[in-house]
Amino acid sequence: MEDKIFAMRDEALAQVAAARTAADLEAVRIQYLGRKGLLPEIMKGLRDVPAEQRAGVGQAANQFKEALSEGLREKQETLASGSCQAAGPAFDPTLPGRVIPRGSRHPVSLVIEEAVRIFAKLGFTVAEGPDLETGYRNFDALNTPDYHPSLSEQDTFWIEPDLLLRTQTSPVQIRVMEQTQPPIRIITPGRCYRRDTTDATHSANFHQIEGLYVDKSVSLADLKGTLAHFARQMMGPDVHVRFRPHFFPFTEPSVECDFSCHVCGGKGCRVCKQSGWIEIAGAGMVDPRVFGKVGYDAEKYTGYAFGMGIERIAMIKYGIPDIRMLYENDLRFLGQFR
Ligand code: 2NL
Repeated sequence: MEDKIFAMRDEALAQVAAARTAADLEAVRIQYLGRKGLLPEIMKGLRDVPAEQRAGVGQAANQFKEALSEGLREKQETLASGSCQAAGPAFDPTLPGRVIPRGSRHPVSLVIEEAVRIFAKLGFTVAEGPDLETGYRNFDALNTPDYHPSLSEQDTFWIEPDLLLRTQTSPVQIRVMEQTQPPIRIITPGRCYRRDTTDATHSANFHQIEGLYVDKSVSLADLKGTLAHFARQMMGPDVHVRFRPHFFPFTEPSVECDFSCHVCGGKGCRVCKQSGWIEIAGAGMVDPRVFGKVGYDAEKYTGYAFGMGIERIAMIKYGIPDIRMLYENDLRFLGQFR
């Protein structure tokens, strides 16, 4: 009799283990523990068991009941916790996961962040200023005379008689010099505005990074070394750099700085218009007249300054053929930069 009860218990526990849903489990419970189930049956039959066997059989039946109740409770928890095996077809672990769309950084931001990183290692800090500037800080303080063509309504967005959208980020550097004595080592990334007609390489709204280093005995050699270092860090170790004489009202002497074309490696291609070189930056030694405007002693200090277009760098670094692609906000394009 007791052996039969234990066999029944093992069978019941096997059914519990095989149950895949709460309904399966409930069927097992009813079959054994329900009002007309097998266990109540055994209990009822207990009075017909010979007296000397009754205690043993009763114990076996109780043990069966406890083991089954415990088994049912455990299995119920497993099913409720959603274990994938137990939940059966409700969850298919072989299905591909849902793609969570991730944003990406804009190439202009990538170039700014990289430039900030490179110059930070050389001791430069970032300075920022407003997009709306006075004519004084954007032009006069930079030794750019009133008759200079860049002031004309064709080239500058004038907002009020003495308020304009900055055409370069140099006015930020003027602000810093007005408030700080040398030594100064800053870069100024930011938005600039010019009344250019948009084409593949021009945008009325673009970004610039300017740099300014003022101290005792800063030289043109320092400028060249710094820009060459920047070029290698930004474009890779194989880039070549050259400097050509130029003119800017705010630097003397002035240079333009070209990087060898990264697309053809300097052999000549469409991107560099067969020259092998791409113009990246304008630069020079800060004109003593600019120092005079901000109250620096031009006898005591020298400095270099440079300015470069960020879109231009992004285009050659990533092989972007048209500047307008940077502003169309086409996610198929923007998503390629990480
Ligand atoms: C260019 C030329 C340049 C500067 C910017 C500068 C700023 C101060 C004083 C003197 Cl406060 N110079 N900035 C100097 C040379 C060139 O930018 O072609 N940019 C795209």
